[in-house]
Amino acid sequence: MSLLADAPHRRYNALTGDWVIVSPHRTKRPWQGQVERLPHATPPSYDPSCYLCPGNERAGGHRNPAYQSTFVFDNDFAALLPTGDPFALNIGLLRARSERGLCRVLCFSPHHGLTVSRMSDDALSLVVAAWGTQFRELGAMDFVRTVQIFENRGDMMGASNPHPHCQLWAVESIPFEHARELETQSAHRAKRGSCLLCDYLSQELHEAERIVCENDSFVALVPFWAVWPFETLLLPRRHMAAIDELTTAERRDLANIMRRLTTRYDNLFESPFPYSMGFHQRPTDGGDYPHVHLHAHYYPPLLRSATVRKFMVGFEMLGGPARDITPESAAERLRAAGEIHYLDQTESNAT
Ligand code: H2U
Ligand code: ZN
Repeated sequence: MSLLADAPHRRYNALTGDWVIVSPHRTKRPWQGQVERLPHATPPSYDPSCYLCPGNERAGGHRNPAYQSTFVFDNDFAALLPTGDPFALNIGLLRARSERGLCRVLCFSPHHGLTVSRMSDDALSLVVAAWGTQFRELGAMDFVRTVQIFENRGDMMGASNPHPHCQLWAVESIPFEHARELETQSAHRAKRGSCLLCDYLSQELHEAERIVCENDSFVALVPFWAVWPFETLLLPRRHMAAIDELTTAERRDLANIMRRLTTRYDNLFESPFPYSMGFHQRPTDGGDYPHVHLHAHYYPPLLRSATVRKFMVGFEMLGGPARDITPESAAERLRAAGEIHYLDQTESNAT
């Protein structure tokens, strides 16, 4: 595939139906634009002013319990509400629909200064188990069709607080990004009789060029169609539609691969690596979704260093996405980044 390493081209995203322009020859251009501020030093393990730390007060006077592992609560500033009468407005081309929802926040750990990359597999397994419980509980609510679990990490991605946490939005509709992926997965199954992501994973494992790391149950890879410079896709080897289907061993393997992948991210520029990540899984509207394959997307904004991010502007806003470094070279750099966290490296194993 040397053509893809040198010549400008576009690639098809089999999961969304989009195309992305790839310009491998363009990475040599100089950079004189914005330089992002470096993140703060590692935060303390307890911050008396943090609204997520155990025992502290949140907005509206709620007090967090002295939790020991994970802690979930209803978002005090929820974007959507579970109550309200349904309505629909159609005024010519202007259409609107009511949207109910329930938003929660899940703290991963009582330790304020930790990140996924610095948590133990045991502790992260509890986070994965909580995701399964939350998916089931929120999905069982009669109006909820989609449960979106996502983590914003780092100031650059708009995280409001360094305390390790994620958000859960249970919503009445099937959001656009989900809908497109449901459609491609359904069409693939109708045409080929197999699962799109099972087929994709076996092709990637065969080619091995874009694999970052793997364990018994999961594979992390830079997708052929990645848009963000170091975007990755996390796939279970076994076909399953949702996170509550994981066995105990698979929950631990998910914890393990998330820790290892985020360690590689942190090691890349020897700084806490910002990203938005989240899971795509089956809708919870009671329908049959044999074509849906659980997966997580990681979308990190960084391009060249801890301070130079990729901007989705110009052609990308008005035309479509584009990237410079190839997904293959991004995978190679993530493989080379290693799995001993840079903060744990002593001089002898840092070389
Ligand atoms: P983010 O860091 O991804 O923004 O998530 C933190 C969430 O915590 C955010 O959605 C909520 C915010 O609404 N929050 C509370 O629910 N209570 C608070 O006291 C402060 C922040
Ligand atoms: Zn905290």
